[in-house]
Amino acid sequence: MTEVGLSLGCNIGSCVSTFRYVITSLQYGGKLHRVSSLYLTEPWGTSNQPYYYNCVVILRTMMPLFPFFSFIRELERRLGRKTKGDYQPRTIDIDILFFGNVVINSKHLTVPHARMHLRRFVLEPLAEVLPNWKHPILNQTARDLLFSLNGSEQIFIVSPYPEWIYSSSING
Ligand code: PH2
Ligand code: MG
Ligand code: MG
Repeated sequence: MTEVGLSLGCNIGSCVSTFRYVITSLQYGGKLHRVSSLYLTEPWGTSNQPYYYNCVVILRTMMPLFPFFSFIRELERRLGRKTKGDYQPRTIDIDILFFGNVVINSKHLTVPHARMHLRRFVLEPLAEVLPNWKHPILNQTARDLLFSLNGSEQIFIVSPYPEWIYSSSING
């Protein structure tokens, strides 16, 4: 059983419905362990596009890394992800933050995610659900990485977990 950390991002369309659909579908690939609150975040690495909805999901899976990666890609494709550019607006982005303690740097996949330790929109929700998770290369916990960030991107909790999953009045 491998513990997998995923970051979900969306800034086009009905992001909350999209996230709910993703979280439901992820259960075909493993067992849900944690879901973070729902965050609204300033675009990182680019401006001139809408703020993002972001959250973090922790899953426990029996799948090997690459089949799991294909499963995620397929889920993105089904949700109508078309944009390819890294910093373009998107209907859904599902990034593998970590996969157990696997360290891999291949053409299409780098794990742990190469920029996760620089991003408040990743570290804030990750530190919420797994504050003591330890980065297998940097050897620092999610909480430590969050505290040592120096950027000042805006980030707000829109709705705490589990409210945003179940409440029909949250429609981001
Ligand atoms: N994703 C990116 C680039 N910038 N900024 C925020 N706030 N949230 C994201 O999910 C995000 C981003 C590339 O995947
Ligand atoms: Mg991404
Ligand atoms: Mg991605």
